[in-house]
Amino acid sequence: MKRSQYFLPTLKENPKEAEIVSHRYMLRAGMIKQTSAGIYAWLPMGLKVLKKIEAIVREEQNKAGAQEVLMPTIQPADLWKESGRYDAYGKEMLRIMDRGDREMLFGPTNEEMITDIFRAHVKSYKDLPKNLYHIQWKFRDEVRPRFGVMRGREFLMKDAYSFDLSPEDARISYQKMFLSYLRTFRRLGVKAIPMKADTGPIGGDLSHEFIILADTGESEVYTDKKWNDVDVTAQGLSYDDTAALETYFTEMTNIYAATDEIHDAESAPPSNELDVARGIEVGHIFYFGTKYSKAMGASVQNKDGSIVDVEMGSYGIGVSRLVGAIIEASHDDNGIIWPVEIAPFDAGLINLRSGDAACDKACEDLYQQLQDAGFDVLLDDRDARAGDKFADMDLIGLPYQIIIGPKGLEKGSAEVKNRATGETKDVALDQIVSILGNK
Ligand code: 5CA
Repeated sequence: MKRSQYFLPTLKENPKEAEIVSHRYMLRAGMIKQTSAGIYAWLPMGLKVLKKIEAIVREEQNKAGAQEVLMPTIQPADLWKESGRYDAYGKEMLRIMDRGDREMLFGPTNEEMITDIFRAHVKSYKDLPKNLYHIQWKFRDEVRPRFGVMRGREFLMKDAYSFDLSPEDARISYQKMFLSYLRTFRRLGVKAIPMKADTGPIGGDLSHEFIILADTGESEVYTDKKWNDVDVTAQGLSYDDTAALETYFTEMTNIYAATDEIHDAESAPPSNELDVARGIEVGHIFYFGTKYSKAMGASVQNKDGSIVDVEMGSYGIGVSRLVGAIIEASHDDNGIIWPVEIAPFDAGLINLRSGDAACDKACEDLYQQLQDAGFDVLLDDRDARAGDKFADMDLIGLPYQIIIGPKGLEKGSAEVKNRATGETKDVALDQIVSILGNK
């Protein structure tokens, strides 16, 4: 992509309304535009990051055996009256009347709708277990939407729903999601720690929040120092090996991690083995048994002919919140530092002297070469000051910057800067592709 043609409206000044760094940088890097309180349009570069996060979440859900569906954003109120949550949900729910005066709503979550889909089609124990998920926009009329996409009113969530015959099977479904979440967050380049949680309005008795550590996090968290070393992704562990899964789950949940509300100084490790930090919730999983299946009549016939209500769990990831949360966890004073897997481009190419025939040609050639090698590159070919190009490139946080100017070209080289470490080196033009690694 050439910067001269790209819709990337970067800002030099800090927008007044942005209280935290991710919100500031997302606005300044031209990733989002607010359209109403807590509601955002995603501009090309923001959308690219959102889609990359979504793709990793999807891949890891599929690996764990969940199947993708897509439910609508607009739901009939009747389903929520069946579960009893229509009144319970209160003002957070956006209620809509259609032209026939039917009560509708913009879904804040999908337990009711998925239970309705399930009960229409699944009647036998033979069809279990099932785990269905979708990645869809939600609406919650939060009292105080703030911090940009971190607490929006409209936000993108991945929500999965598991159906099992027995509590023991449901526990296995829960453990699969638990492992897949830790693998997902690792691939996204961040460290999320699972913490025992309250179930709130979703209901149920087994629940974990997944929390990324960042200074601006909303909640205080207490974590055993062991979290710094343990291999949370359990490389090599197969989702089919349920015995190993149970061992892994027990091991992980025995390492202390708690939010302020749950923290209990007596069961926590001594202070020299404990980290106190702040965190952002990026995922939340629940096992709630038959809460919805009983209320809505989602039952199956068991082997012995008896009818049993199915055991359910639900599993959420805040996909749009993750964009902000990852920036909170990975930035410096000059801008964002994207983890490689979700960076909007692999590298930025800066032409220090646009209009100079040799610089223009060297940039065009390298731009072509990098693309041929499979790299997605942003070429800053604008007729702008070098200082502005550097500042913009640091702000948008691509993993590598390749700087081409007249001095380097005399030696046949360019300067390559690693955004995360700040390290720079002169690299011969024909070596640049290999420096960036394999695609
Ligand atoms: N039905 C369950 C699980 S599918 C559920 O709704 N869980 S939740 O309420 O915890 O939301 C799941 C995730 O969505 C949260 O962990 C958080 O990362 C994200 N989320 C929740 N509310 C918002 C919001 N207002 N803005 C952005 N992300 C949000």
